[in-house]
Amino acid sequence: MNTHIDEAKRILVTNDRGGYTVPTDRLYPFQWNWDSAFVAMGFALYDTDRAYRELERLVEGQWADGMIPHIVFHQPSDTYFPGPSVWRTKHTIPTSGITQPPVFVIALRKLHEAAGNKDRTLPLYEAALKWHRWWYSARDPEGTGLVALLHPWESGSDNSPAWDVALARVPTTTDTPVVRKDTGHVNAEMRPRDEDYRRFIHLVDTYAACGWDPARQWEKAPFKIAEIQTTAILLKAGEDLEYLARLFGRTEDAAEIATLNERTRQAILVQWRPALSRFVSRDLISGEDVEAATQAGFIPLLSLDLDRQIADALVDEMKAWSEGLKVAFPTTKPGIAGWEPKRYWRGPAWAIINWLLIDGLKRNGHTEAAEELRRSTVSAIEAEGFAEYFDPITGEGCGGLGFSWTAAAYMWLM
Ligand code: 9WN
Repeated sequence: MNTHIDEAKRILVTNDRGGYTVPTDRLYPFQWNWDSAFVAMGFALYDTDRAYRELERLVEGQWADGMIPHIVFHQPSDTYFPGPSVWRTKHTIPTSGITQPPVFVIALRKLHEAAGNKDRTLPLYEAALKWHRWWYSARDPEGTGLVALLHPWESGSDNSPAWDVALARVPTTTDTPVVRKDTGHVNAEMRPRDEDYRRFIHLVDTYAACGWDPARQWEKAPFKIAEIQTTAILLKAGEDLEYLARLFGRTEDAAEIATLNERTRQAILVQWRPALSRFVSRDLISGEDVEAATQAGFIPLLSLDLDRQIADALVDEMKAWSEGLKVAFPTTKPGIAGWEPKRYWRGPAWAIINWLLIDGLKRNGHTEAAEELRRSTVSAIEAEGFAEYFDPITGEGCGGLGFSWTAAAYMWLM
């Protein structure tokens, strides 16, 4: 019997707040979008009813225009900043005004395959379809095939070095006082800096002043990145959405999604940079490539059947980054300026990123590399517990503890 699995399940019970799961107590006291999708995949392994509830509760926060917000504030809590009064959105259940990577349909397909409950899958499929249409209309109005983020929080990799250049252009002035709560829960050295927070809140103020209207935000955005990780996740989700559309006999939907998927597939391939052995994002304000060496450049493995040469180059590069580390995969290339092995998305290894990479490596025939990364992730968790993330040099578990998506990832990877 694996006691770690029991512990993982206990964490999900502890973090249950009534059909939805908080990422961890106090530090993140609400429902987060992509966290819930990973958690739903964990539940799908042993409690499909609860997995459906997780996704159903997230969809309660969906906006009329199709966006599924990055946070749904089901109940009040004063242990997190910024709360609903900062976001000033108009949805009946308070929500944030931005989104997060669309892992949702990836989870929905897996759940449907496990449970086969068409009555429950169908409404979630409809919600997902609306959200995918929103991504393409609101975040790729010019039809390039790559979707853009207007806030670093939308990437889920908040303070990644990938944003350093673009974020430096965002003013540090805010209308809203910045009253951080996160540094009261975890060591400030492991978190984004105060300056980052001022810029994050400047962006929130700017978009709130646009009344959260997608077209006005697009026009006013001082931060606009056509982002490779989110786009790659959107494509994998798009494949799964197309699969469900066909399964349910929705041929028109299937054709529409297939066209979007194909455009995105081609657009991602254009972002391949052989000299870097990675894919890159594009800064839509400067028109330049985002060359910072982060995990995002490898995520297209998840959604493309790459030419052997490209897949091999990615894997060689991943091996070079991982050499000598206790825990792979680092979210920033070790040793470069900007690399900080304990500071959130500036170096640490995250179980959910590894999960995406492992699936991508398998898809592209690199089963050995996938197995190595799986073992690295599992041993880090078994040694240190279900931490939010891990210092890749020392293996130390960092950030919040009893973390839901780490628990889900462990179950999935076992
Ligand atoms: C802002 C909940 C979330 C994750 C993100 C992670 C962190 C929030 C924060 O926590 O972001 O969304 O306040 O730091 O970066 O990926 O979804 O676990």
